[in-house]
Amino acid sequence: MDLDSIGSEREQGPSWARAHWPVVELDEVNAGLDPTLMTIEKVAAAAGAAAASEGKSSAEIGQAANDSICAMMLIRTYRVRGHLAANLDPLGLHKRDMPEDLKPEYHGFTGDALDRPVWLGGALGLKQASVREVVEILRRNYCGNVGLEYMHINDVAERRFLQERMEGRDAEIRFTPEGKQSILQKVIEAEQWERFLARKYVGTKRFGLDGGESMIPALESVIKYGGQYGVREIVFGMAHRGRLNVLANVMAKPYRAIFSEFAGGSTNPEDVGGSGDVKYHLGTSSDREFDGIQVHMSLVPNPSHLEAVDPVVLGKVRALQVHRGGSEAVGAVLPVLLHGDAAFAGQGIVAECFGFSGIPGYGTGGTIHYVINNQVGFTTSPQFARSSPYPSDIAKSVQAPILHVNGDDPEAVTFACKLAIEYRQRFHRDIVIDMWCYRRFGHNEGDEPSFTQPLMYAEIRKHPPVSELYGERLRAEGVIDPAWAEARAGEFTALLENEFEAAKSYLPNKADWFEGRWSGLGRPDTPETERRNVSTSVDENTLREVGRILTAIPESLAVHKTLQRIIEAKSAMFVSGEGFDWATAEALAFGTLLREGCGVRLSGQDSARGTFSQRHAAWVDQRDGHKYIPLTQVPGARFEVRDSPLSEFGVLGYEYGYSIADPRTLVLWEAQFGDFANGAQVIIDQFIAAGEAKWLRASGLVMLLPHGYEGQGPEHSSARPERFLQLCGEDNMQVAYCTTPANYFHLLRRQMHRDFRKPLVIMTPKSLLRHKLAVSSLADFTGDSHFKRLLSDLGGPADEAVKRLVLCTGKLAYELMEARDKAEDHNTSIVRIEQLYPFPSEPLVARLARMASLEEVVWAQEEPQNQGYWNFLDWRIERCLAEAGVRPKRPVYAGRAASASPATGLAKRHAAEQAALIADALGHSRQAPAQRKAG
Ligand SMILES: Cc1ncc(C[n+]2csc(CCOP(=O)(O)OP(=O)(O)O)c2C)c(N)n1
Repeated sequence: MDLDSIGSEREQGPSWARAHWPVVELDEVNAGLDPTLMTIEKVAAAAGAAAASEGKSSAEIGQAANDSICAMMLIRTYRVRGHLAANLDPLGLHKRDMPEDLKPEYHGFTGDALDRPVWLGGALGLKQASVREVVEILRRNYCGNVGLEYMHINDVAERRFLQERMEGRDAEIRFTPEGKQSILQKVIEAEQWERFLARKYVGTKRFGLDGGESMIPALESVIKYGGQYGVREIVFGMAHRGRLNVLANVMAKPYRAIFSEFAGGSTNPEDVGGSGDVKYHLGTSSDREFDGIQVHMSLVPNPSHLEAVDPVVLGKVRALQVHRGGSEAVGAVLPVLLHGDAAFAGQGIVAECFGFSGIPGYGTGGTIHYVINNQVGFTTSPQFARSSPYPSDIAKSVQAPILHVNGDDPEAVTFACKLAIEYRQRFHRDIVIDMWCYRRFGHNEGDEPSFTQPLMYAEIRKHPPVSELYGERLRAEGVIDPAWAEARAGEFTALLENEFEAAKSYLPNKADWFEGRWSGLGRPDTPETERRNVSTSVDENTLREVGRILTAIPESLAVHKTLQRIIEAKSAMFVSGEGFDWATAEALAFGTLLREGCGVRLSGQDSARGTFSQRHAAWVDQRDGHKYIPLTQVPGARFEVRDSPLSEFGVLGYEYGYSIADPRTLVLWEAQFGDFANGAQVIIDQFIAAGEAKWLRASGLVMLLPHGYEGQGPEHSSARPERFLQLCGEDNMQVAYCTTPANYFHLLRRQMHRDFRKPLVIMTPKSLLRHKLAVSSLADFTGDSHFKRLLSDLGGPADEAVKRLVLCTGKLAYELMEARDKAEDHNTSIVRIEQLYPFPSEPLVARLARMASLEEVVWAQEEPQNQGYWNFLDWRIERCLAEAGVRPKRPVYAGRAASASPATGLAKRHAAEQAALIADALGHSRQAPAQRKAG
């Protein structure tokens, strides 16, 4: 399957109906294959005809017709509700009565009726059978150690596929003796691994898998069978529980490497300047081979924040699929997410990620979700952790099938995984395995569980380990001899002892973070304070060529008449070489990068048109609604602009994931308004700001955050720049607020042209999008033009004449200049800080040093004093003043008073505040109301 097929039916036009799941047509073919889909009349007629052909009386024919109809109801009921009677809880604490409608009496079969042959017409693979036998088969199929929920799926082909795997007289979970032995072997290794760690590192947290060991052979089967079905790469995301086990026994991370990390030694972040992370958050990658097929696997590092890694995994998978391209791309790269039951049910990001699964630009052809359902979250029992019957119910929102399975039966769990990978590879949709198990110890090994779960833990203490139960079963089946399991456990422990010794002299390999697609990139070799510009200008012909693409309307396209005018205005910019606005500069940055072979992926709510109707990256035909995306016309372009689902947490995580997998694509996430980014705070704090330091994973992600005080009220004014600045340290990311289209152009291009990647947060304009002064000319993109961290005044005094220097950033600069000019003030200069972090102290000092007449330096901002830039810049500016040796020793603050809310909702008050802070900044008023109030 190629990537463009995902959700392609939704791309076909504006039809509302097409944006929904297809209506199921119960056609003759389906009904013919499955009599439970037939009408009552048809079942009656077919059953009656069968009875008649056997020479039955008319009363018997009537009875046969009735029996068959009731049998069909019975079969359907098992398909829908059989899972309610499945044997899922290894502890037996979760008591579930057999639902009445799963009993034959409910459907009218009692006494002799149970043994009458009933026409089934191929249902359950049977022509006819007694109801007693039907029920016996259905209980085996649907109420054993696997319970399947799938009748909520619309697609008949999917349902039939699952039925074929689950149903029938002979349907049973079957493994060869060798297969059973290798399942047991993996269970033993999983168990011994935890025991070994417990013995060697007493009191150290490991968040063991104890009680859920069946997961290890089951994941093994995902890799093995995945390989057979075309999977070549698996990206795993998971939380703490069982992570060390997965690292060692699934990802094949060398045991000695893990021991060495336990010993506190050799996590390699320190070797290359990172700060490192605890071992149960670290990622790894490896190759494993089954039956001659090699599968590359990576486990994405994650923070403590449960489920936050999910969208990151999906974004990474998408990037890998795009990179592969072709018809095999989706099948070749598989996301696998492992979840805890409490987190899966509780964290909303899970729902956001399910939401991506069928959307063009975000779908990844199905994720395998594996819930380690140990029936407790830290100390909280399920009845307090969710309102839904199962932790997995959220998956029904996308009609994903759900396999509930008893974790004490490793064969059942492995079967569920085998089925899951086959389903994913065939239908390219999400599927869930909900493995019911238990947590043998506390939340971590030092945590006492009986304070809160005395009954559960009394049961757990009596409960034999999985290896013992399964070992006994295999002995009874004659698959292993009595000493087999003990011998395997002994061998494995001996191996671990050797590895433990080897760990003492283990030296980790060099960090792998700039390999593969990252080769040629590295960490910056200059301090953050330096200019670090690379050439980002383009020649005029190139610019004009991209301009032609941006202004050529295909004849076949009927564009909106206002858009036509916008495009004409754009053409005029290229004719005059003047007046290039923000949107055009951005499109030129994208277009020129595309020409140079970079990819560009822009994702955000309504990003194609742009929140402020400024971008128009997609032109929509006014007659049939089809889209035309001009930048895709750049030869060889890898350009995507995606209107994202209405999510911030999920989408930002997704784009971050994309960016860590593809440094050659400019990945941009745009917030509708900048403040909505706080819905994605976990991604910002845990991944974007700290990911490189913790996990040695660089990212060139760009965040576009519309920002600016324009009287729109508390929620549409501030992108909270202070939050980002507070996170800045150790050269971890960049924060910018540009005031000219050309500077924005160079900033975006610089992001791809430097030999290192750092996240870039840009406060983007709203009113500046159309401001008459916020324009650039052709020469600002060409020749020796480049990104400028500081921008000088427009028409201010020469440096030597400056008495008052007003430093600011963003759109306020234009308001200050306008007011200054209006007041005919010839001693005040307004200098814009275009890049806030890394702070451009060196050009600022150089500038200040030239201002021999300087008397006062002001920092002006529109944001309240406790917000914006003041707290970040105050001491930095002070240091620059000292270094430059100018008279003023401290900058003075001019701006709004400290405030709980970012902005007033009252237009008049906004205007008064804005006027006051501008007058204050320029020294045109003695009154500085904002400053007075700020304690
Ligand atoms: C977002 C978030 N909130 C709270 C926590 C603290 N916490 C860590 S583990 C845990 C319980 C998780 O339960 P479950 O998802 O069932 O996984 P289990 O530990 O049982 O395997 C909690 C509340 C966290 N890590 N992340």
